[in-house]
Amino acid sequence: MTPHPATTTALEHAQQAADEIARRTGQPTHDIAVVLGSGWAPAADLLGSTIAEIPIAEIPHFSAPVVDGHGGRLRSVDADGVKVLVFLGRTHLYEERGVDAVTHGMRTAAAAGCRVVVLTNGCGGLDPSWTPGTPVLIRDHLNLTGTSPLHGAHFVDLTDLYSTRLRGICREIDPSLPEGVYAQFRGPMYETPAEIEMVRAIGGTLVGMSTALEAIVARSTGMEILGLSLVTNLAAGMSGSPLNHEEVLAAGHAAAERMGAILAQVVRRA
Ligand code: 8IG
Repeated sequence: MTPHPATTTALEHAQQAADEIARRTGQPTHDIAVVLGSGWAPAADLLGSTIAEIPIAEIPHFSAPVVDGHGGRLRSVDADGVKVLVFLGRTHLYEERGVDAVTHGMRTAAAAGCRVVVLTNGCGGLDPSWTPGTPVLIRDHLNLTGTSPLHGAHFVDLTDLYSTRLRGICREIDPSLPEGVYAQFRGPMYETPAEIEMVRAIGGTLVGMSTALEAIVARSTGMEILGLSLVTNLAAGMSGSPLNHEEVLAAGHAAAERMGAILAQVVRRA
């Protein structure tokens, strides 16, 4: 079946981006992509040695993200010979640039040669034992955005979307890592307490504004996916205090060491 024209365009844009990344980094290909979400930036420096760093807006069809603490840079890292393409920041659905902008990094990573992608995020947690700063392995997701990142009749299997193999490697590194089901909302508002009760009723344990749409496109390209959430706050209605962006950044700094150690080891063993 011929792809939808929008898919063809998105793949062409990704090839242009990958060509520019190869030119600017001097690395013809990369092995693993890592997307660092809210709170994860402090862990970036523990991955390996930086070969090149580029403002993401200088790569074709990317634009700088709008949120503070989301960086907007692309880094090529050598992790003991493993070439890692690190996205410091991402485009979110709530920026209203469309699903292709949200998932351009995934198609670009695949075009750059990556076979594995590590998607990280900061999120709310529904399990009260997950105090802010707890990393959680994503076992599965609920796409509650009301949209799809795929175009046309492009049927994609989503079983074992978040690789059992990669989760196993993470638990070897850090046996106490819990697992959760990530519910992606469109945002930018946080949930109401009633929406959190709905998520709980349908099996979700983590809530955020990223990752699921990216994972769908990553699967469509054939990449193997690891999802890592950093719980930065209890979900709405659970703590008695309102949610704010500052606690997100603080949780990231507090947990950077642990998250950095997990990332550094998993990219070497993936
Ligand atoms: I950090 O509680 C962070 N991102 N939807 N809900 C949603 N996104 C988030 C949350 C949260 N915390």
